[in-house]
Amino acid sequence: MKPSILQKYSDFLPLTDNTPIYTLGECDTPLVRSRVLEKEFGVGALYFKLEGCNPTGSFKDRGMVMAVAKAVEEGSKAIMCASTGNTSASAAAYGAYWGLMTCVIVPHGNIAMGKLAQAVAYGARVIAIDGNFDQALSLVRQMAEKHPIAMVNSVNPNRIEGQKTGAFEIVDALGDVPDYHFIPVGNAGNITSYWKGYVEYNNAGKASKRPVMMGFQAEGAAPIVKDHIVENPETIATAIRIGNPASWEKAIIARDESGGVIDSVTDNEILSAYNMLATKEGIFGEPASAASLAGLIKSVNGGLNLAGKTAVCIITGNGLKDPDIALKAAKPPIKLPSKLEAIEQSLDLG
Ligand code: AN7
Repeated sequence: MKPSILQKYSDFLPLTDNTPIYTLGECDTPLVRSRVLEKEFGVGALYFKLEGCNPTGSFKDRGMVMAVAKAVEEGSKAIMCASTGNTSASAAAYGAYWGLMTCVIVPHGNIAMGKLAQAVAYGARVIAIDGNFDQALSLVRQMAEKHPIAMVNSVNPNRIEGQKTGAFEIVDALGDVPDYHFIPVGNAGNITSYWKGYVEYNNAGKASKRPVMMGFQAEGAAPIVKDHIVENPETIATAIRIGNPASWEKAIIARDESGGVIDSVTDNEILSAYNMLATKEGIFGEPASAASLAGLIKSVNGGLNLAGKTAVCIITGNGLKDPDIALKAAKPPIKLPSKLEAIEQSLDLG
């Protein structure tokens, strides 16, 4: 049986004797070495951390297993979150496991179909508002203040605690920290968590140094890059369609303390990286996930030399979550009569 991450990294997590130890199979996700893109972009060693291999198909399960354990420990009967999709799928799963009333607020029309299907399937109460993620988050904050409901967005520090285990796993797998850590940035909880994890492991003597943190927002939803709130964020990568990130300050600390950058990538750059990942590496991440690779490509093209360096790109969510984009962004299937010659002809076998 797979051990619970709560047990594996118990020394680094806020556990008490009353914290339930359990698992839905999250964590211990693969760190896969690049075969093609590493050479193409001149990286010493390039790895992809496949967070889409978590039980609900995204990195959110790391923080959720911890946050829901604490909610249960504290006697909560209900949990609530705002979400661009993945947090809602994860909260719905962990809430279902514990029999909690789970309510998720999502932006109507701007959540990938797979994620909506998950939240509904796990039995959550799904509220789709006529507004964006930032408005949903504000509503959830008000609800949690007024009612005995545990908020499981990443403003809940237990989410950050669980999520930082991603950094521990990378160091455990590589034997030390990578030189560079590339990551998409939306609400900025994940970059905050990874930085916290790397710093804690370094302080505990489990890593010799800290990586340079390279965060990437979508150009139409890049408040940290622009240094102001974006009222109407827009991007094809709906997961990171966020104009006022909750962990804004902490992301800036991660950037500055690590000597890194938070930059933006265009939707075209995101889609190009998304296609490359799938067609050249056999890795199907969702569009927001590809912002990490798009960021690496932009950085290298802009002069960053990664020769002799180790870099990790976090692939935050599974491509299956957003089948609409997958079908739009790739070659459509070929429709043919059920005839051998027709197939031979179309494959142009020469
Ligand atoms: C695939 O689910 O914010 O910077 O509500 O789903 O920690 O927000 C999702 C974010 C990157 C950005 N990649 O991470 C939500 C939500 C994927 C994501 C991010 C998200 P953060």
